[in-house]
Amino acid sequence: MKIPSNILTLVLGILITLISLWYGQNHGLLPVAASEDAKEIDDIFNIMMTIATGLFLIVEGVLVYSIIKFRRRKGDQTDGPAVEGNVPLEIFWTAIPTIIVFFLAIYSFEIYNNIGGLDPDVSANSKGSSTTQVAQMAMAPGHQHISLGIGPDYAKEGLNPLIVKVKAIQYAWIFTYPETGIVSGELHVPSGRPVSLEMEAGDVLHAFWVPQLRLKQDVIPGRNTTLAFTANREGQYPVICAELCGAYHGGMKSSFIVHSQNDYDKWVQDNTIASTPQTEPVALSTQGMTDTQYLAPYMEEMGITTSAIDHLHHNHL
Ligand SMILES: [Cu+2]
Repeated sequence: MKIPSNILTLVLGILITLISLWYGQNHGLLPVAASEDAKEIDDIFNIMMTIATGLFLIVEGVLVYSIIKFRRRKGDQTDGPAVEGNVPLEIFWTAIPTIIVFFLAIYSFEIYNNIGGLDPDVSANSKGSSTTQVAQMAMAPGHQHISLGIGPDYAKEGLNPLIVKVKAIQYAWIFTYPETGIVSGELHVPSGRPVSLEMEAGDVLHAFWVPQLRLKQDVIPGRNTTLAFTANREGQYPVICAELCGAYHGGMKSSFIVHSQNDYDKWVQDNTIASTPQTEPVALSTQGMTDTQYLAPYMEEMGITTSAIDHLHHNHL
């Protein structure tokens, strides 16, 4: 019995569609999502994966089928048939990719807009027209007030974002918390609270990237950039420099830690003591100082009293 080819095509089409739809949701290629916006990025990635899987199966399927079906048989010395072309077929396979590309372009533009990619943050003049921004830029190149960024302007939305100043240098990330005065080599945030990163580069181009946030933003010398997000999944994730910035670029890594509010408060408390600015100058002559004098600034930070140290000394002597 011979199955009619249009029924075969239909069955194959359904099969390819089902496999593509399944793989588009189950490719397992993305890391866990730790922010609210990540879902939108994942949605478009999954759609692209679905389309790509379908195209792959069709193109490779036809290729493999043809290699076997139309292979040269033993003793066959004839030329293949002269195929001149097929106008309807060519229109068909030009139109479909065109529609796909237009759809993806519009869809990705929409998502980029949704996550605040088209909202340059101009805090000096709220959101001015682009001409105002250019004028301001000309007046004050690299000034604090002009920054390019991704993410909502939480402050303008009346929310109280956790502001973290991010400084990228060869080859480290320095996170400063104006709210608490903490300076840290790791980025700690509470889950559920909007975060605004205000980023600057100390030397060359860097890029702040946390794959689990699905966000990446260039850090540019002389030009501030911002990145705003709300992390909603507790855990420890990598911060990666995603812009080749020098010989040790590969080592420019840190950690992004999303805490529960309680754990975050505890972290703040632990680190507020440790990073209290010292009253003593950083470089001081230690000549002629007793151990107790030398240790005084450290003791103060650590909450150790002079009598405790004296007690220690007397016990040792
Ligand atoms: Cu870097």
